[in-house]
Amino acid sequence: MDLKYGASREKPREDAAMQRFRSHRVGQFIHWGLYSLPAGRWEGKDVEFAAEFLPRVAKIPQQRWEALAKDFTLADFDAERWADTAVALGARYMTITTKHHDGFCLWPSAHTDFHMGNTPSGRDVLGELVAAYEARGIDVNFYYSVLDWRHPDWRFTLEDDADSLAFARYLDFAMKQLEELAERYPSVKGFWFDGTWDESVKANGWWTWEVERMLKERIPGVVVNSRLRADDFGARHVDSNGALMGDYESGYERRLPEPWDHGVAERDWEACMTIPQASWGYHQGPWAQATLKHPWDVVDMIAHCTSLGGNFLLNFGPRGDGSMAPAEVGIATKVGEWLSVNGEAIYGCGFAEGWDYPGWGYFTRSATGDVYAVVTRAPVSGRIRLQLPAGMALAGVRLLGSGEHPFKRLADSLFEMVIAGDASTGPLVFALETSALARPSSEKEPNPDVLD
Ligand code: FHN
Repeated sequence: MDLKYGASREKPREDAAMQRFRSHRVGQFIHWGLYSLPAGRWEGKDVEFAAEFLPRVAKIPQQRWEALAKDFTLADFDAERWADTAVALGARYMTITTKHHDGFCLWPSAHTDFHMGNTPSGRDVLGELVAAYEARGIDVNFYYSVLDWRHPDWRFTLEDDADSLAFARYLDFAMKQLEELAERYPSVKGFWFDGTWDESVKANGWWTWEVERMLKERIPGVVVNSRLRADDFGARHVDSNGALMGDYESGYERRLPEPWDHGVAERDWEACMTIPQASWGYHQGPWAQATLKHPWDVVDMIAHCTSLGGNFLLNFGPRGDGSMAPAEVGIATKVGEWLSVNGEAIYGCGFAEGWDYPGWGYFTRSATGDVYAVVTRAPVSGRIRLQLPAGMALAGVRLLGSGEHPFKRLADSLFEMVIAGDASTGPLVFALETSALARPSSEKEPNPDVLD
């Protein structure tokens, strides 16, 4: 089918910027805005829903919501400390909400008055964050919500000409904001679009195509997620011919592909995940705080994504005063400690072609071909079986952070290891040295003990 606004390529991008993004594997997502102040509580009541949806769910009048801006004083905000959290996590990139659905902007935008520049500090926190993260070698990406609950020209659907005219003005406004972001922060490495699922956006696939084109022209190498895109017929992420739009698939939100779904590895993709069950912005209620993930669950997800060639973007919800939530910093630190020992099985690694999903964890493979066994679900038997691809044998095993590890052969390419995990240090990772199988057992001399 002939498409004007479909995918720009059939195969994954292989330029240096894309390879860099792909090799990162671990990213830090940040949701921070006015919703971080009430943090899921309004008029003394916890609203058990994602904190960033509070104005809609609690039906807060617009004026009252906007009045929160005067309390956004940044009393405890320090971009350097946030960037230190990313280092502690072992994140190689960070993606921050420049504007979420409520329309509030973290940079002093010339196209609206609803921005950080009009809060008491008047600071350009986005600029401070870009500088602090980049100083630590961490790439910065911008999240931008196309959906805008506040803008008078936003439309969910286009019912008549008046709607279409209004929405055309809205798209012009959003384009100008994106041009502004590209101009003010030219070192940004990627754009992460959200809020593009409404009929109004789907009817304007040309605009999503134009945004991608504009960003790529202004910022060479910039990486754009698939969620931005709709084609001529309103197909999203993947065009009407089945080709991925944008540079990587970004549909995995608070869920991961099945670990045996190896087809996923043919594309670049990223999954994003909350630390509590279901809030992206900081939620102070016990509902959210009781559901924080365990660091080893996070490690499991990182390994899961890596094993299928995807990146994992772990979300943080800093508090209204600008400080990071201590529980989230604690989780980040544990995950980062694990990565500092076991990162060679994650960074720059991906799908291990030919190795079946083992059940007790994941196989990953480095760019140079080294295969790792990441044991996130050690069996109570204390033994794991390693089924190697046919024709391959195990020649040596190294436990990361330790040393050589014993193993025994059960059959041709089937091996077994006894493992002793330790909850304090987390999932064990084994580097596997392989060789060609010398001679399959079917070709060996018969064993006299089993002859009758
Ligand atoms: O509604 C948003 C939500 O608040 C959050 O930003 C997530 C992050 O992926 N995206 C949307 C839901 O798809």
